[in-house]
Amino acid sequence: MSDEELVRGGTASAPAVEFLEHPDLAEIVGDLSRPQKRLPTRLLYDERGSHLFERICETRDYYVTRAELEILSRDLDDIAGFAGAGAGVIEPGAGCGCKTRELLSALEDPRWYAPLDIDPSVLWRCREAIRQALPHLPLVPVCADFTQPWCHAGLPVAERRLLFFPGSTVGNFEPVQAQRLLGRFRDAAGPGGRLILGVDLRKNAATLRRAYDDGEGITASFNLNLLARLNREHGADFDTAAFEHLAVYDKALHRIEMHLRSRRDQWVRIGGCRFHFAAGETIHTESSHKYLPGGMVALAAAAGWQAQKLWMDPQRRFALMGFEAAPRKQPNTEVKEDNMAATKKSSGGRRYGKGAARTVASAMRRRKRGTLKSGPGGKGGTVRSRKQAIAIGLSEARRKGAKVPPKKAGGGSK
Ligand code: AVI
Repeated sequence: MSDEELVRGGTASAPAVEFLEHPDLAEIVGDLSRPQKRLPTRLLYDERGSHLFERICETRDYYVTRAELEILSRDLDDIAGFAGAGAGVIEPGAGCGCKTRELLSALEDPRWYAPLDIDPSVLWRCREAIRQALPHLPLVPVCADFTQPWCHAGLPVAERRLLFFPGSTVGNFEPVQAQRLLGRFRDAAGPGGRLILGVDLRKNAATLRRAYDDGEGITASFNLNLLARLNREHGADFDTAAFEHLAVYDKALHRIEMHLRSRRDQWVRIGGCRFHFAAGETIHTESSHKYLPGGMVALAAAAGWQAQKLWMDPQRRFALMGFEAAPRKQPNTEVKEDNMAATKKSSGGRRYGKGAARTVASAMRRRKRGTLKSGPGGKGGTVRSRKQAIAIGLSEARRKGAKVPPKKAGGGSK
């Protein structure tokens, strides 16, 4: 058997193309083929995985849920006030919706509740629980992967939409992906929309390692269940006893990672492929990024959300943050439009030639960067005022022979 056949298992009994038939399987095979093997985090949440995750939330070592519930019960009125009256509530990755029940009961005249979850069993339980607690609230459960852009399509209208994303699930995405996801939430929320976001804050590595490798071993079972799931659903032959759970804190990336470490040298077959595991080699299954509040404010701002509120537990382990949808801007035209507006405003609405507008825009950019200097030949101090930057831009334009109205009598630059 050639090396290629050995790795891909391309024999008559296990055709190498088998994995193409299921999109998850194609992704799994791709992920296991990387130098650092990994598996899709979302696959942790089948019925058993969701159940184990609920048990993690009850362990002594996993502080996240308790800290968040503390905030929710202490600041509930303020949080509900921020959400506003008449909201349609969307909860991506709702799980059993336990935290949301309290929030929904505190909201003024909520219009509907749309829990989104990838696991139909947990979505069903969520629906039943909300129905019992709030029998008059219209429910719109959506069984979907909430990272997909289409998952909010078809949700009913409301005076305003509220995205509720607690539990620090945002931390399970790489920062770039998290920004993209929050951008999608911004699209789903629409103008005037609000977001209440759970964010786990940075803290010492020992606390984090304990939280992600709890003394009762529930997190270990949760992680190992992923291999059992691949055996059940994709005919893999992982020997789950030959792997162990590992929680590693990456200081540089401010994230705790879950891995599954091979206890011995072994081969595993899945999707018509065979994968070699050296003893000690790991599969990366999840990252949980920890933020400073300011870092999340900046990340959300880049996704179109303006920070409005910050609620923290007394020990400052966890934050709930309130955001409002920022008015839409054309991407990458911010500086230019600003400067054009400034040019028009300073001239009382009079239009300059394109050349002059360009020179003023360039002066405004240099002002923002702190590289625009006043005085003859730019030998003066750094220019801070917009008015002075516009005047400098106009005089540069004049020097270049662009179409600029004459200076007003006595109108020097300030
Ligand atoms: C769902 N998510 C926010 C949890 C977390 O803390 O990153 C998942 C988890 N993994 C291990 N423990 C909890």
